[in-house]
Amino acid sequence: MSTPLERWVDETAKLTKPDRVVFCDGSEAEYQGMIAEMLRGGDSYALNDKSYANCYLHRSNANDVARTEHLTFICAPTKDDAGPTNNWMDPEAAKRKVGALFDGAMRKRTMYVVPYIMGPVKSPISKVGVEVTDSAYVVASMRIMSRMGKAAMERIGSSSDFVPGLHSLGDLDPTRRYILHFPQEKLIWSVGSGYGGNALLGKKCLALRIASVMAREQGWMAEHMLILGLESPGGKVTYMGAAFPSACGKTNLAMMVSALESQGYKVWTVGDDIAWMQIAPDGYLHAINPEAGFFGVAPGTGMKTNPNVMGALRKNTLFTNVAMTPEREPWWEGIGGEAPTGLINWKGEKWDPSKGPAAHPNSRYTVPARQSPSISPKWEAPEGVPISAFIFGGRRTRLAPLVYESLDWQHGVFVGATMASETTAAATGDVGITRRDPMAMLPFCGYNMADYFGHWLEMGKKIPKPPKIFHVNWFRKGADGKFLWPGYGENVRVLKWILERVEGQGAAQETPIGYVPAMNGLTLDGLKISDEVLNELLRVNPQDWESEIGDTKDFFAKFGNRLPREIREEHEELARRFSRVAGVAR
Ligand code: SAT
Ligand code: MN
Repeated sequence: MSTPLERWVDETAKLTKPDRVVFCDGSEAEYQGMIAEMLRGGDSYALNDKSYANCYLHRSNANDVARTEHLTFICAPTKDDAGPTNNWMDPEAAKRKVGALFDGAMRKRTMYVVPYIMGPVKSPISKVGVEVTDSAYVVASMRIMSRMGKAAMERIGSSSDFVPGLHSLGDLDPTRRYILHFPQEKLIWSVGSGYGGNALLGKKCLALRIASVMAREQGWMAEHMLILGLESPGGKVTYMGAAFPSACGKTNLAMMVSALESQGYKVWTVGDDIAWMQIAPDGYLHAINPEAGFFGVAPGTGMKTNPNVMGALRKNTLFTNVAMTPEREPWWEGIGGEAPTGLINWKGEKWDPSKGPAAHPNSRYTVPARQSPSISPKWEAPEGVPISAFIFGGRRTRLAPLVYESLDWQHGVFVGATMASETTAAATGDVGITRRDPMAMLPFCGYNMADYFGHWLEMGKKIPKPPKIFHVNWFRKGADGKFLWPGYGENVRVLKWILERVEGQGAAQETPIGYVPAMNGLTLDGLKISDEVLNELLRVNPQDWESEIGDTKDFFAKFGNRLPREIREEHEELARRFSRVAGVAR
């Protein structure tokens, strides 16, 4: 008798017609085999084994360097189930259309069967997936990013309790590239891309799009959040989850070397991208990091911005689309120092500075999480860590103050729902355009976002000790176009205020958008910042907010009657609070 896994693998092999099928066990020998296969393929290179032991550079196809949101679909029964912020395809039509692309797609190739666990091996919050792929790079990456192989196989046994994901490089033609999610079946199909979130199916496809659907069905939360622990002088650690869009500094924040370390404030990393959270017997929402590695943006990463990761990257790391020095070391803009001569750019050509950056702006490192010196002793705790604060944030040149606290859970959900950020190179498309990105889940919510807001509101009623909800903006600029806040390790000053607010302290002033630190509320010793700049950082400008309120109204209108009443009411209430302030001023 065959198992559900064997049956699915057989079915898949019949469709894709590989030369051979290999079940992966996750061993080191197998990993080295994948690397050898990549090196033979001609798109991967061994890096300097003295300074970067067991590290490799992979170059993806130049047309395949970021997630492609316009080619990503939620194949729910109706368009309305996917909602106005997702692309939708009818499930049957999708299977027909994209099934044709899978037909024979693995001819002359090996089909790797990759069983993997998202989350600590023994955690009840973890989930199992199986990715079938014809890419050795994907297998090697999955081994870093998940608990892959034997442990997953054991957990599946003869059950059907796994999320199947079918992946093929296809012919890498963007006109034949599709990333499909079938939320009813809990199935993933991806063809035509070998890059990051398009191809490592455990990450955005399973851990966010499919998991968000499961979370709603089962009463938990799957969020695009880093998880960090802030240790305070007594040694107590308070955990926070923070949602920022891709390439807005989640990894750097999660791995920060605190500027207040000498005062006893230290940051511990639990996760840098995704949080799965369940209500625990202690009344807190407990979070696990479903991933085992970091798939971080390389450019801008250096000793100043993220020394912890710079140390971690020195071994067992896969680099994708970075540049390479003549010493065969990886290089990217922002790594520190001058560009060495003889640099080879991310496409494998001699670098010509007049023709753009040496490393692709969305080039990445894939590194085991345990290699970070900042990794929390609790990062694999099966029961997860209790979350005391949620932090929402994005890139906002204007508008949002450095930090503010929402008035209560419902208002906090509204704050998350009204998040917006300037777009980055993490997805193909224009960069620097402000777009609404609720809870940083716009590209990752597997169902109608109006229902997702509803799920957040429901969770608030069920969590006995809900996290307090905050919003931060490290990216506010002054009239001179310069960032007002130094960011990076100094962000701990903001985390400290958040911690104090969680503990019922921290000086604050009430504004129409929530509580903003009082002028003396933040710990600023050792930092050179003028009162003028601080004022500007914390300012709530009614004119800017007026246009913001108009913008969010248009955005919410997309959801029609499906938008929860509470969100509409919060919106009206915010407008009223601003008009009251204006009334007082007049
Ligand atoms: O390419 S990924 O989707 O994995 C990274 C990101 O955009 O956050
Ligand atoms: Mn992300």
